[in-house]
Amino acid sequence: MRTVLLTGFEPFDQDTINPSWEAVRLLDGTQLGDDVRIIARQLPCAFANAGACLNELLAEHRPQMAIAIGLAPGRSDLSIERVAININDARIPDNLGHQPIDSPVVPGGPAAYFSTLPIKAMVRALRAVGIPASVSQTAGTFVCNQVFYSLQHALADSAVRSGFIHVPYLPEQAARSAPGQPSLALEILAEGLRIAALTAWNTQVDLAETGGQVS
Ligand code: PCA
Repeated sequence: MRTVLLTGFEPFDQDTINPSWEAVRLLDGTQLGDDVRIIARQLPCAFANAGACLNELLAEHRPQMAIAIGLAPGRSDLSIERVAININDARIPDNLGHQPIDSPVVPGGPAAYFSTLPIKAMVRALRAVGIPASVSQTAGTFVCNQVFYSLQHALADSAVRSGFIHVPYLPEQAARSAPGQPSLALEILAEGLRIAALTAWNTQVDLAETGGQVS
């Protein structure tokens, strides 16, 4: 049995839930295909230990594919991230109270890593089943980007493909603490992440269609 590792984050910035974890936990243990199974695990939202925790999960489960998922407050769709950058610049403190400014994720590492997932095919597959999705050109400079960069760095010399997806708030979060912000229901997030992972698993060569932005 082969393994696809999905990670979600613990809540951060005063929130009590994180939709990334709520969605991936629903997929834990489910089959993605005949001989491939999803393992879903939670990562801490802290610069000091998220990368180490991720590396432990990679060593323990030895997945054939890995996708990290996080919440992006204010985004309206499943954002399939294109690129991770080698910088930490925190606008808010993480869950351990740390707020690094302009430190590298990996000292001496490359400026950036691209996702090795077929991001255009994933967007197309999601839109085809009525789930809003787009290519995102930035995963930010907080813990999500740090985990995304760490993931791509850890797997850079392997055949294991990996990437990152940001998800919006859940409706109850928008209703209670972020009025006016976009949101998607939990079932849509979970089904969207399942379809994104399945499409990535089944697609070796990405589509050549635009996912770009003018600015
Ligand atoms: N979102 C934050 C960190 C954890 C999460 O779910 C981010 O986008 O960096």
